[in-house]
This record gives sequence, structure tokens and C-alpha cells, in this order.
Amino acid sequence: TKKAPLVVANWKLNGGTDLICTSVASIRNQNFNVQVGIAPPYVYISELVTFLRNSPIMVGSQNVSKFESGAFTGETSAQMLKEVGCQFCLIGHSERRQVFLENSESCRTKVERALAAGVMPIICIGENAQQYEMGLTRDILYRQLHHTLEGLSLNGQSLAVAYEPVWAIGTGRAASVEVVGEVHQFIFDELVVMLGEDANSVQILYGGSVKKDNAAELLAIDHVDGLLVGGASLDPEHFVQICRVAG
Ligand code: G2H
Repeated sequence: TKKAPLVVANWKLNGGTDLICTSVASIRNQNFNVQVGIAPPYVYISELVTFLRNSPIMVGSQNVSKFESGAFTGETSAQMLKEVGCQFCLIGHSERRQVFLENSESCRTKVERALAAGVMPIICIGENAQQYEMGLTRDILYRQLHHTLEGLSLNGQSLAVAYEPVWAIGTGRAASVEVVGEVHQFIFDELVVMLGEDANSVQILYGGSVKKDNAAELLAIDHVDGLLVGGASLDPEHFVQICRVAG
């Protein structure tokens, strides 16, 4: 059985104490029919967790190390994220794949680390503009999904997948209802092949230029179980409206 829709704010390399005091203050006491999550930059996680004590809003990270501990300068482990109160972490966001050259193999290790630490992985997948134009969407997603999830056993733990077509990220142009519908059905079918029964508990989010004007129509699509919101999550008023529309 599916849970309430999940709406996650990805602040990327933005935000800070000011945004916590404005954006988060404006939503922490509201009742939404959706589960809300916020992923600030690492250094604000603890502050946000403290700010949200007694609130149902979840705090997460935008990345996690594939290593457990040791001489890996600049890294943050899944166990550390768990200790400071992270409930989820994004893994394999297209910006990580493109700018920091992450591949599905390292994403797989990160997923395993997150699950072992009890932090819910949100695995981001998506094709770029050229691949989309060439009709390669399914091939790309198939590879990203299978490399990351094949043979994994969830043992009752939560996992989410976010479909973020790279050509729709930060462009103001979200994917159409038709495209999202087809792709999410495809992702769900592949999850069933890989995870069997467990596929039903995996939430499939859409991300890429989500805003208050398209949130409702996106969430109405079959197998769209939530939204990943970047730019629009930085505007407190706007993000509240997305959560309200969604709920
Ligand atoms: C996709 C999304 C959030 P935006 O990266 O992960 O960003 O909503 O700005 O397109």
C-alpha cells in the first residue's frame, strides 16, 4: 500500500539560516495531507532538524558518501546522516552525475550504505535532452534502474525513485502529462521485475520544473507518488502552495 504523496524540497547549493527561518517557519506548523521533506546543504541539516523538532516534516541530505569511514576528505557517511537526524538522502541527482561524474555503480553502493544506516534513499534517474530527442529514454532509465537496484532486498525498508528528465530541470518546462505517465508506468513495471512485491511500497516521484501551477496535474498521474522540487522550493509562499495543492 502506498503512503501519502511525498513532496521533497531540494535546496541544492542555496538557502541557509535565513531560508530556514522563513520557508520552514511558514510550513512547520501547517497540516498538509502530504509528507513533506527538505534537503538543505549538509551544514544546515542539524539546524533544520532542531528547528523541526515535533514537526512531521522530514529532513534529508542531497548526497551521501559511498564510503563508511576513513581517509576520505570532504565526505559524509550515511551513518553520520542518521546520527544527526536525516531520514532520507538523495542519491544520483543528475547534477551529481553530470558535474561530479557519479555513475550508477557508485549510486548502488550509496543506496546500500543508506539502507544499512536506516536512511531512506531517493534515487534520481533521468535522460538528458539529446537522449530524449533520440528516443533513448527507456534505455537510459532501464540501465540506471537496473545498475542501481537489481538484486536488492528491501526487508521492509523505504525507498523512493525520482524521475527527473534532465531537459526539464530548472528550465521552467516540466515534462508533459503524457510523457510522465508513460515513463512512471515504465519505471513501476521495472521495479516489479526487480523487486517483486516490494515495488508496491516504492514511491516514484517526479522532478523537473515543478511549480504550484503544475503540481496538481502531475500528482494526478498514475504512479506519480510525489514531487521533487528545486527552484520553487526556495520561495516560501510558493512551496507552501505546492504542498497545499498536493494535499
Ligand atoms: C530537479 C529539480 C529538483 P527544479 O533538479 O531536484 O529542480 O525544480 O529547479 O527543476
